[in-house]
Formats: sequence, structure tokens, C-alpha cells
Amino acid sequence: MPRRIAGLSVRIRALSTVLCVLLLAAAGFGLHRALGPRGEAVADHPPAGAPAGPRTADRIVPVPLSVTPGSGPGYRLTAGTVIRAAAGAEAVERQAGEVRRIAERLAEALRRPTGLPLPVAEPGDGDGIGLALDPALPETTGPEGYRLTADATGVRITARSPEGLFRGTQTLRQLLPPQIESTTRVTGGPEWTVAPVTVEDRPRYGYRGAMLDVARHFFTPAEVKGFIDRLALYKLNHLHLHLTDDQGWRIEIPARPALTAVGAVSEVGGTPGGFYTAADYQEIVRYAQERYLTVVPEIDLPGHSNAALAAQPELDCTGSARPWPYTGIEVGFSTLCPTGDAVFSFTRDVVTELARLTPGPYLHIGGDEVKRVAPAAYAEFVRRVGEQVRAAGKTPVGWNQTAPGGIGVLQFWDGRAGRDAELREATERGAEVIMSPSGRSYLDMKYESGYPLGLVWAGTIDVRSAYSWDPDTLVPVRAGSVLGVEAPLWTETLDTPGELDRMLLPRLPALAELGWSPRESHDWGRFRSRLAEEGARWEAAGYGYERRPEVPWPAR
Ligand code: TNX
Repeated sequence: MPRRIAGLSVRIRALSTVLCVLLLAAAGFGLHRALGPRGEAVADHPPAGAPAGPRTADRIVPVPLSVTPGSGPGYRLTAGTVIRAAAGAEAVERQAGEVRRIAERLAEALRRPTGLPLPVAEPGDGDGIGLALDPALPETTGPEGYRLTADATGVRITARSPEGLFRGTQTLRQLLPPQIESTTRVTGGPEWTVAPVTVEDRPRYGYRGAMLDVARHFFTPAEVKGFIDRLALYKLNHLHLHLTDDQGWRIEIPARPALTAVGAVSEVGGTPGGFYTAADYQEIVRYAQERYLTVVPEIDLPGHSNAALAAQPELDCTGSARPWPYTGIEVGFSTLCPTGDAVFSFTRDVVTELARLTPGPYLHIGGDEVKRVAPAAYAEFVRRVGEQVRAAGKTPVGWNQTAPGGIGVLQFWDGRAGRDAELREATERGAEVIMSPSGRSYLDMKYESGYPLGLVWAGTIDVRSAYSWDPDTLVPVRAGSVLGVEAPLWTETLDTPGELDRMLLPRLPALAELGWSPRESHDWGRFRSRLAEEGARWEAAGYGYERRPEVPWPAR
């Protein structure tokens, strides 16, 4: 992190300590007036009959656009509760199957902990949980927005598209007691009650993602699904898979069998690696799609390519390859030959297969940390691969270095000298940006120096610093060019799902809130208390997390 920002954050820290003390004092004297996400006053105590615990508005992460507590007893799930799925008007009838599947998935998730039958039924009258498409909702709701109301007769979620309904069901999970995340039946547990409320919600940005590096350490399809579950809970909508790097090539390309036969055998540290067959990858894509996440596959070119060079030594015209297998964690040494027919026939094979397997619009071509290729040759290489991606029907995405190669969607990570000016100019020429500033959003950075996992090259990132920045203004870019945010999780130092969890939770929800919630709702003090409530949820779900001292976790 640049010095300037580090110094600033010390000052912010001092200031917010003072503010915290004042707030605590105010709360102690009964002066505290609770505010909703837009600063409006909300009821300070749950209405009579509502479940004990945090106020409704304090249970939803990322915080919604608006939360209005209702009155009365709220809705309790019982043996009589039915889940109804309605696709609504004829125009949207074709989506009926999709809405029904969302209802089935919600039912499944709620049946396990509650032991209630929760049958899924056709639309009709009566108590229960209703999911309905409603094209009459305001257009500003967008595809991911939804409206959720709960009262004594039930919970209704409406949206303009199935995606919005799905996001609404994630809010419903959070409105139930944390034990709802349990993977086994909860006996003698809480009443499964949703307090009366109206939630109106829609995201700030259309792109909210996380990246998993499966190249440095391989993660099985089941482990990737677990990662997807965590993203879905916080309403993320993109999963970026970093599929290739110096230490491993993790996706089968039938035209180039050596890539996986040779390039997938190991990982950092020398333990056995692995790769996804087309069927494995498609299963991950399907699982993600079911949760309304788009998979963005990345093949890192022309650098970070030692595993590819091990499989295709003829592409090593600069002599950059290290002996295979490479199990260390240095970066920037390898490159494919940037010119010649052989390399473009290689990239075409890879791009074509990946485009065939990927329903989403994006294909990420990497492009970071190429130290051995002259700038003009690099730009020309990126331009040609970008064309291949477009020819395969996809939109190329690249790390911010690819700006000179004309890539139109740039993932910003590197704030070093000159990079932000280059980014701004690219956006002025029309490029769009996914914000992944390494000093804020890199989930592989340590929380503090001395933390056992992770790296520190971009600084240490505590929860507050992951939360306290604005994707629109952190670096100067053309207004409106920021598509959203993404939190990358590089895995040089992480090789088990438990270790991923410790880096992901509680920082992922911070990034998720930056991507989803209105700018004016961002408030560290309120965020950290909402985050504290998530701890019990993660424990019920069996997720690991780090109990960082900045967050007021309830006692266990
Ligand atoms: C930089 S960020 C990299 C990765 C490393 C990461 C570790 C980027 C595009 N490249 O190769 O894994 O740092 O934090």
C-alpha cells in the first residue's frame, strides 16, 4: 500500500476510535437513534413478537437499498408452510421452470435445519413463502433487484427476473436465525421467525466477483462449489477462475493433451496438482449458474506460463522456462514466445475450447507481470489474442497491463507508478474497469504482519481497510467506467479450504458490500456490527473464519 494511504488510514483509525467511544457513550445514555442504510430513522427494538437478536436491518449483508421494519408478529415457518413459485404473466411464462427451481433450492436449504416439510406448490392463496416474477416492478429494480415483504401471513419476494428472486432468497436466509445455515437438523433450537419488514434492494454495480487461484494450489470441483456457496450468500455474481500459472495448468484442452498430462502434475510446494476435465469444468459452471454466478475463466498469457512451456517447450523462444515441475512462488520470469505462427495456433486452440465450455460473456487472458517481452511485442501479442477471443464470441478481459493491447475490460490491480494514468487514459478511450486494487481487495494479503497465512507485498489488509474505499474514486477513471469490484484470492500460501475460509471471511462481505450497497450507506461502525452477526451463521454452516479483533463478535 502506498505510504500516503497507510498514513491516512492511521489518522482515520485514530479518528474513528474517538467516534466509537462517543457512540458507545451515547448508546449507554440511551441517546442512540438507529438509522437505516440511507440515514432514515428505524425502530430501535424489534417489534413485539419478533425474534430476539439484532434488529432486522442489522442482519442483512450487504446492506440493502432500504429496509423498513413493519409491525406485528412476523412470520413463523411451521409444518403448514408452503413455498409457492409464480412466474406470473404470459410474457414471462418460459421462466416458470427457473422460478420453480429457485423455490426448490430454497426449500431444500430450509428443510435441512428446520425439519419442516416445506412443499413447493403452484401459486395460490394461503400462508407461506411466495416467489413471484413481477414485470410491473419499477425498471430501476434491474435484473438483480427484488422486493421482500414479511408479515404475519408470510414472506413474499418479487423481482423482474429469476436472478432477482434468487438474490432475494439470500436475504431471506439472513432474516432467519443463524442456525438456518446448519447442515444438519437443529433440535430444541430457535423459532424460525422472520420479523415483519419490507426490503427494497438492487445492486450498485453489475459486476461483483471473487477470484480463486486454482493454479498455485489445486482445488477440487467440490471445493470450488464450497467457494461458490460463500460468494452466493453475499450476492456476488461472478466467479473468476485463475486456471493457469507457472506452477500448473488446470483445464483440459483436448487438442493439447500435454498441457494437463505434463502441466498439471504438481503445485506450489511440490504436492500433487490436478486439473478439471471438460465435464468437471462444466459442472462448476452449472453449479455457479444455478446460483446466478457467471464463471470468468482465465488463461494467463503470455507470462505466468511455465506450466504451458513444460508441456509445449517449442513455445519457449526466450529460454525463460524453469526446470519442471516448478514449485516455488516467484513471479514474472516465464513467457510464451510472443511472435510466430506456433504461439497463435496454441492460443487459438486454448481460446476456442474455453469459449466452447463457457456460457458467460467473458474470457480473461491475464497479461500481468510480463518482464521479458518488449512493450511493442507485448501489445501486439495481446491485441492478437484479444481478436481470437472476440472471434470465438467472447469479450476479452485482461489485467490492467493489457490496456496498450486494446483490451476493453481491464481488471485494475496494480497501482504502481504510471499504471493509474494508463488506466485513466484507457477508460477515456472507452475501456471499462473491474476494480481489484491489490492494497484493498487482495484476499491473500495478511490481515496484519505476523499473520501465519498470506503475503504482504501489497501491504496488510485488515477488515476496515478492505471495507473503507470507493470503487468509483480510488483511482481516477472516466465516470461510469467502473463495472464493479472483484476480490482475488491467490493461493501461493493457501492449500486447504479451511485456509481459504480464514482469508475470505470476514473480508469477502466487506468487498461484497462495496459492490452491492449504495455509496451513502457505507459506514464502518454499522458494518462491523452487522458482520459480527455473521459469525454465528458461519459456525452453523461449518465455515471457517478469522475472529479479527476489529469486529465485535458475540461470545461463543
Ligand atoms: C500478483 S495480481 C499477481 C499474482 C500473484 C499475486 C500474489 C496479478 C495480476 N499477479 O501472480 O499470485 O500477486 O498476491
